[in-house]
Formats: sequence, structure tokens, C-alpha cells
Amino acid sequence: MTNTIERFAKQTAGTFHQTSYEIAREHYATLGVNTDQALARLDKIALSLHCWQGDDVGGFENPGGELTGGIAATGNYPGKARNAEELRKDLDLAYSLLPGSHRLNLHAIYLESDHKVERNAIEPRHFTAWKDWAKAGKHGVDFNPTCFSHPLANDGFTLAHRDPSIRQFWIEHCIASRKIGEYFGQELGTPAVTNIWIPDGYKDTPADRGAPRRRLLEALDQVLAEKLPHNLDAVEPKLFGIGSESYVTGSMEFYTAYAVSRKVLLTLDSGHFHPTETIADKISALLLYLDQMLLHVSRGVRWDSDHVVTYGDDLQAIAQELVRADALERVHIGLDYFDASINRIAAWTIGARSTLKALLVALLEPRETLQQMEIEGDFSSRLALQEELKGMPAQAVWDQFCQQNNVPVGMDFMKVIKQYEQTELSKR
Ligand code: RNT
Ligand code: ZN
Repeated sequence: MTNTIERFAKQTAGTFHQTSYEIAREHYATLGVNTDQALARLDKIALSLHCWQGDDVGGFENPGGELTGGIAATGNYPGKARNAEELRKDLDLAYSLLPGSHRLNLHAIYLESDHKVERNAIEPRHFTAWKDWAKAGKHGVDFNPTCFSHPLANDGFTLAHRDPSIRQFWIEHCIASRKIGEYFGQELGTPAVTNIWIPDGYKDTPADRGAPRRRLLEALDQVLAEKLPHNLDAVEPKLFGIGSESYVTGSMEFYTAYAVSRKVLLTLDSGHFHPTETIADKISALLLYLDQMLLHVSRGVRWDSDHVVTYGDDLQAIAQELVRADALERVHIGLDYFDASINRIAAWTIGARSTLKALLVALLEPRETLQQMEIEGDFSSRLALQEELKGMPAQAVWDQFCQQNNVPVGMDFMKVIKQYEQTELSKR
């Protein structure tokens, strides 16, 4: 396998010529699209890379502990990060293969401490190494309380638990997490988005759907009571999880109304809806009522399976909506998937590069022309142009973006990853 990629990379190395970009630029110019402007805009977009792809959502609080909460990473590809140092090293490699400057999305269980720290007692000092690393690499950091993989989450409820003491524990954990978000926001000079996702729900038909929702509402109000200027709060709805197929307390309707009434961010995870339901069309509607949003870009295959994001229709539609709705300033873009069956650094890199490419293609749309056709009622031309655009030389513009950012062009990034596999991952 390694030989194939080495041979392939050798053959393709340097096949990108500046002239390809120049031709593409001219081609786009005939449609009134300025490719240089699109690249300049793309350069400003920071994706939030999810730390949990690097170790199958394990974290370092309880090494070897079970992943619970109705989510699952399948596969046993060798070389996963076993500690924070290894994870940061792997992340450094992934970032070096991405054009542009990007953020890190950290979960509470990735804390560093030489003794066990209860989740409701986590503090910024458990994250100083992450802060130093982020500062050095100029990464903004986003944060998440971890309301799963814990004995007090074992019966399937956390913030909506009927037992007040268990509920209190998770309220305290979420408050502590927000303070860590605030710490990162302040230290790094860019606000952290702290996203609350809880697994709470029932496997089978509940007798009372309302009571847990009321408890969740009251718990969230307690969690969010204190204003933290460098922290942005987000809440993430879900339709179902493994073991919560019939009822999830934090549903789309629950959190949409919550986010609108409490003026917090709503998180849309592309895997959290009915299998054929996509999130692109939700963005422009919700942005009429919300100041900002968070996306968890993921890929469900038949269920919320968290496959690596690929350059498909769903991803393109999300990117188009962000650009067409002029929403890039208001929507934070995070990735959320965990595939343990392939090289984990490749998983990050492939998903992030595809997301950036989708954003680029959206930025290369002759938006005003298409909208003008629509205004004039010329839907035939709108359709014709939409189809024409699919064959435009976007790949040459993407290659140019990689080249001008000094990151590998084309498949060359896989060669770097394969090398790292030999020198680093194979030793783990
Ligand atoms: C679970 C949610 C949530 C998690 C992460 C690990 O379905 O998507 O965002 O994936 O918190
Ligand atoms: Zn998510």
C-alpha cells in the first residue's frame, strides 16, 4: 500500500502548473467571478478541527475507558494518540497539511493532570499545555463539556436526570467547562464556542416526554446564568442515538426555541436528523432569529455514523448556503466525525480539505448573476448556469490555494502522512 502511494505521489509531484490556475482564472472571469478574491476570502475561514478524531473520542481522563452516550467509533487502525502530547503532534501534522489557519475543538476529557480530577472540578489549569500549544500555533480553541463516558451518565441521563444530585453534578461540569472556554477565549484573543451536547433520552417510548425537558430547561438556565464575555455558548440538538432511539430530550424543537429565547448559539450537526434530512436549508431560516450558529459538519451513512466528511452534495449545499446567505461571519464551522478504520490524521486532513474545497467552490459562484436571473424569473438560465458551473476548473483554483499556502498540492499530503505512519505511528 505504502509503495503505491509513494509511486503515485512521485508521478504526480509537480504536475500542477501555474498556467492551470491562470487558465482557470480567465475562465471564471468570463462569468464575472474573481478567483483571487475568492481565495482571499477563503483564507480567512477557520475550521474548528475536532480533537476527538485523533483518539476515537477516548480522552485522557480515564485511559481505556468505554465510549458511551450512544455514539461509536468503529475500526482499529493502529497508531492512535495515547496522550495529549501525541495528540498535539498528530494535530500539528494535520494542520501543516491544511491551507489557512485553523482552530481546535477540545473536549473536557482531554484535560491533563497527574491525578484524577472529577468532571465538576476541572479548571483552566488542567488545560495550560493546550493553551500554550494553541498560542504557539496561533489556533483559536473551542470547548465542550463531556456529558458521556462517565458512571454518572450510565443510565442515559445527565442534565435532565431525575436525581437532583446527579443533575447538579452535570450542571457544575458544564459551568466549569464554560469557564475553561472563557479562559481560552481570553488567553488566545478569540472567543471560544463552548458547545453543550448531552445524550439524554430513552431507548423505548417514554411515558413522560415533558418532565425531562423541563428539567433540562432549568438546568441549562443555571449553567448559562453567568455572563462570560470571551465565551460563546452553543446547544446541540439530536434526533436519536444508539440506545435513545425513541426519545431524545434535547431535540431540535427544544433547542431551537431555547437558543432563540436565551440568545445562545444553536448547533446543527449534519448527522443529527432523519437520514434524508439535510441541514443546508435550515441555515438561512435560523439566521433570521439567531445571531450566530455552530455547525458540526459530519457525514451520516444510514445513521449518525460520523463518517469522514467528503465532497458530496450535502457538503456543497452547506457551503453554498453559508456563502449565499452571507453567513460566514456568523456561522462557526466545526468538524465532527470519528473514524477509527483509517489513518486518523488522514481522516482529519481529508475531511477538512474537502470542507475548504466546498467553501471555495461556493465562493466561486457568480452569485449576483444567478440571483439576477432569479429576480427576472429566468429559471431556465438559472438552471443552465448552475449546471455549467459544475464543470468549471475549480480544482486548479484549489491547487493554487494549497500552493500559495505552502501545503501539499493534490495527493502529496498522503505521502507525508504515510511517512509519519512509518516514523511515528508504527511505534505506538
Ligand atoms: C454526538 C454529538 C457531539 C459529539 C461530540 C464528541 O452525537 O454530535 O457533538 O460528536 O461531542
Ligand atoms: Zn456533533
